[in-house]
Amino acid sequence: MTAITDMVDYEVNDDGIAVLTVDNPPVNALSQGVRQGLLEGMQKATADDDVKAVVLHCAGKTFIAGADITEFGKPMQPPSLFDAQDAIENCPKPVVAAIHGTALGGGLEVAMVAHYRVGDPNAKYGLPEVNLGLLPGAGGTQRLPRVVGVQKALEMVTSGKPIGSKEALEHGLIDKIAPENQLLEAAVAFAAQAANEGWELKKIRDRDEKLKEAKENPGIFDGFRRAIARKTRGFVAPEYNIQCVEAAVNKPFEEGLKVERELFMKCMTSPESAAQRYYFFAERQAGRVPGIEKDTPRRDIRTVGVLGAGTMGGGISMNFANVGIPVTIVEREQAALDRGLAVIRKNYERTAKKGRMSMDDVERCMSLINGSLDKQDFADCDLVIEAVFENMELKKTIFRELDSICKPGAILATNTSALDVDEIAAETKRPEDVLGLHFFSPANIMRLLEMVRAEKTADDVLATSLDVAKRIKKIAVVVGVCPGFVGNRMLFQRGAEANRIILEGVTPARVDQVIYDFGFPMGPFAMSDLAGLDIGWDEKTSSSSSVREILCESGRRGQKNGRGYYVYDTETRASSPDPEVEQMIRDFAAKQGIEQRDDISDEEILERCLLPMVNEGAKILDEGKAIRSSDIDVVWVNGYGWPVYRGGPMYWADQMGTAKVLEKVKAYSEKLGGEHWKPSALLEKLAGEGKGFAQA
Ligand code: 3H9
Repeated sequence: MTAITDMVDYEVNDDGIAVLTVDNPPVNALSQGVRQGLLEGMQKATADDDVKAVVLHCAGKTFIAGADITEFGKPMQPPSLFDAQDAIENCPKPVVAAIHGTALGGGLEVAMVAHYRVGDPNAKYGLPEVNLGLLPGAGGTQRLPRVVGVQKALEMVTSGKPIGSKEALEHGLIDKIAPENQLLEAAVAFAAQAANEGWELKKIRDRDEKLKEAKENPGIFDGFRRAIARKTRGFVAPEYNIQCVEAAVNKPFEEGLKVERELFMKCMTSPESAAQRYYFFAERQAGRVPGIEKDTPRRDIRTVGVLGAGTMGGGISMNFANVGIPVTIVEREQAALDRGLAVIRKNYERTAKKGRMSMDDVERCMSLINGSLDKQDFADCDLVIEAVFENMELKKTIFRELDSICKPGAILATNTSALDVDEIAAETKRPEDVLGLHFFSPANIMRLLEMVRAEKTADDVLATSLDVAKRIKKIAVVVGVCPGFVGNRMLFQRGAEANRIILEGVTPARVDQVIYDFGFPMGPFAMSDLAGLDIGWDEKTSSSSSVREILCESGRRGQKNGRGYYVYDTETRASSPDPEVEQMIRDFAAKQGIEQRDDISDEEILERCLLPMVNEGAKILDEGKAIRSSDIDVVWVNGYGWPVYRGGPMYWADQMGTAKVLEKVKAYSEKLGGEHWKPSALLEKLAGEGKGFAQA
């Protein structure tokens, strides 16, 4: 074996098949050394008369997973990926890509310049650039539709979702599926056969039979745009991806490449892509907790208990059943347990109906969920998650019980969304085994998990919980104990200010529209209606002290009874503003002596909703309740619908500049007063030092 560069090895076997092996852990990204190795390796194989064919292969767990994202934004070091691709595509001997793991982005684009592709049965193929606010910039948008057809290519480039080997073979993206664990042997044999039998050196760029249908039906593009419009609102990259595929259909290959190049650069320099690339690393960083290392001991989690079969308990249980971990759900009464289990089954069956799981899978998952009315059944569980409603006294009683029932070493978790986990843990004789696992609703779908590290939570409990989160495919963010933790604590501030704005004369619908236009799926009032206005409301103590109390007192419960801040169509659930509510708000404001203004701009609404969140985020960071500012962004993007193309609240603030943020916060503080407008000490410090939250 010869090293071409420190990232690419070269070896020729006795049959004259050269194997170029990329070895650039962790994901074999196309760093400079890989590009150079591919180029020089291909040149060497081309020049060597003893070489009959070439196999491109990768060491480690995956084929090339894309361009090296860490090189983006820096001057490109030659050779370019195009140079390496040209050497592959124009090689006068058959080149076969041997694909395992994930051939993504630039990786698939490299595979598509080979003359043939052989895939491992478990390999995945995709162009996920759109998730980074980009488009495939190495010919992917021009070659993919020529292989898989225009409709499929549009789906792949705008969703970023990869396909598996079976589908790739059906669409002609690969030529053969290798037997399990025999990829390299199969690819070498394939290459030898191609060389010995003098097969045609197929170049995808020369093919256009799969473009024909779209050529004859140009409406396909606008139809596709309409179909994905709701999902892609606010993003710029999906449209550019579509335009590239359009160019593949309407222009000669080289011209299409030029369009791709131009739009790639547009994406690359867009603020949306910068935010999405920042977010890619933020999400990966979130899993890292200082002091928790690979060698931190872990506990074995084989069985899980969930207390409460309501919406939260049911959703939480599904996460474990989905990955084969048996769950015991305990409820107080048979009727509630039956209801909970029926809802879980219905959810699974709905997924099966959509074709996302088989009925066998439904039964397999259901068989892992065991309902019970007896908490003693938690005795053998390795992890027990309490998911009853938010009441401190109730939770304390439950944790005393769990402490007496559960085996030593079991992890005891509360799903509280705001209560003091230290206080709950103190009820047990093993506070080191207690932590908060705050799932978001619907818990089987939402990816965020706020992992609340209480004062005494042991390192191995946290390390184990982080591993569990990975197993159930959640993005865990470790947070400290404080009211509402990171997400809800910041949400309270936005809510408080939004409520003040409506008392000054802006309608709830207008506040919601501004927040929606910023990129959130819905504004604060629509969200309250969806969650239910009566959550945490008590009829006995209600004293008309807020708009929400007044709405609840007048029988408005939100979407569930068709009346909240809005009125809802019983059939379509479409909302419309309600003049009666607007009058109620005005009456309440008058009672409070709050002056109505008609000069509140959309900009003021936006700033007043978002800046208190940033200020609170700064306080959270200053108090050490979040490890880093990007963790706060991960919470908001994953748990509350902050548009990922704006990076998250702390990233958004950093783009504005902490000095500017401080200036605005101070101005609002003087004008409006209130604790949430008092500038955080950290914000003042960073602004003074000319630093952003990312450098805090
Ligand atoms: C592109 O290709 C543009 C071209 O079209 C145009 C060129 C001209 N670069 O996710 P993980 C790191 S755009 C650098 O935890 P997994 C990652 O940060 C690219 N680093 O593992 C992490 O580092 P650390 C298109 C990368 O097994 C480590 O690898 N491709 C890259 O759960 C492990 O990552 C994509 O968008 C990269 N491209 O998942 C694919 N990728 O350990 C992006 C990963 O220090 N990548 N890292 O935190 C992925 O989707 C997943 O990483 C993958 C593995 C599925 C590959």
